[in-house]
Amino acid sequence: MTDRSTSPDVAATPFDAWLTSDAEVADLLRAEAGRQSTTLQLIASENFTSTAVLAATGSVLTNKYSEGYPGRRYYGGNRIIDEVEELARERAKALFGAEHANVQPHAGANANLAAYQALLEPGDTILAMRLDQGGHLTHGSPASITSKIWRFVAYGVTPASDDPARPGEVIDFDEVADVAKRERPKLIVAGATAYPRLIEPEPFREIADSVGAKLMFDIAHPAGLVAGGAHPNPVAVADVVTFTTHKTLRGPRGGAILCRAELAKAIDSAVFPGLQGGPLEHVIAAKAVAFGEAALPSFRQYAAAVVANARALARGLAAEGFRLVSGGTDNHLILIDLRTFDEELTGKEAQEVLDRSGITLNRNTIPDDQRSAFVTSGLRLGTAAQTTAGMGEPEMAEIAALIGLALRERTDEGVLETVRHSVRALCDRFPPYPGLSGLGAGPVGAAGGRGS
Ligand code: DSN
Repeated sequence: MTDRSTSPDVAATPFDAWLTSDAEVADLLRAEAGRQSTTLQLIASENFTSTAVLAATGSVLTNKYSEGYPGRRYYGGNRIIDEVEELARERAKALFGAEHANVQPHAGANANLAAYQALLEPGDTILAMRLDQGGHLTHGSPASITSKIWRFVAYGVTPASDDPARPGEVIDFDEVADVAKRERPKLIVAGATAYPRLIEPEPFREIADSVGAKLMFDIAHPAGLVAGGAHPNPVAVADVVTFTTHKTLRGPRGGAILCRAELAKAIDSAVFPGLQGGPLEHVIAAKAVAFGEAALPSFRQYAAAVVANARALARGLAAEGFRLVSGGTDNHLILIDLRTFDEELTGKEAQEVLDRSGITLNRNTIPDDQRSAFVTSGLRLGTAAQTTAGMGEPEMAEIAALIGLALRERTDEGVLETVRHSVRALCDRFPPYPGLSGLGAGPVGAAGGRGS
């Protein structure tokens, strides 16, 4: 049974009253809304969408079958759906300056699978970042279907360094070039899920060109930073760009693909009918909303605030004695190496202690981790969600101090309870959905917030 004792009276959707027909589900949704608004959401791949995104996701568009693409559907009744999907495609193209957009992938993994399918034959070689160095499951992990269809070779990061002028644990472009020359991949994949630094697309392009490979850039994590002008846009440099819409981009859960016009047909066929059936048009409508929001000037402020907050959080964590992978961050995420803080403390235990303290984040492997992916020696944190809720640099300093205190005194339940109270007080000042809260609405606090 879910513990709802700490759940405030928070609505879970803009249509909350309509949930009364199913009290069990309604209770669970409200309990989750309560959890999200009373604890800190620091998972680097999560965010708080706008209520407009929530409303579109919960709309009647979920009723419609629309296999195919605008103007070429396999079902009737798609006149309005065509307009919805066309709007999403046009907004995605305008936002990123792309010639073509496919907004149907149900997730980032599907977007990557479709891109591989469009560009490659089974058995072809792909050069991508290893999962334990910061890559993604679909970048060739043995556990992923991708490694059963294509042959992956990998690059990683440079060794850790104590020299602040030349921080290690950054993408090893010498290795990228060497492996590319030796293995002659058909495709090079740039992009990561646990890499705290900015990734320039040009060095990847040069290496890809030197071996006649195509270049795919997976911007699942920094898509919102790219849209908001805080990170370089790889669209003009890469052959294909894949991304998710729910991380820094702050839209509904889902994926999307951008490419040049000459690849449009191959990409579209790879998504449908190659990989998926009917598109989720309610989610596509919500993607359109998110693309529209990300095109607003306030989103540029948001993207800059996410990075500024991550840097402030990194400074605070370093002051607490944590070693940060690569020495800091250029984006929305931070990777902590716990070993120097406390050799005995695993990522798994730290995640559980912080969960009990109201601080939600995930354990993560660090480069060359000696522990398994289930246990790990690291923690990954991100600032996208709490920046949306309006938190700024002073709150990041407070969060870093709370994390340090909870992990140092992790066997003292009294201290963890104190941390939990401080977290609750902090969250009460920055409700993610003030308009939906029964505890009293208020404007989103800082310039970095959603502002709506
Ligand atoms: N699971 C996502 C993340 O947390 O980064 C990547 O797919």
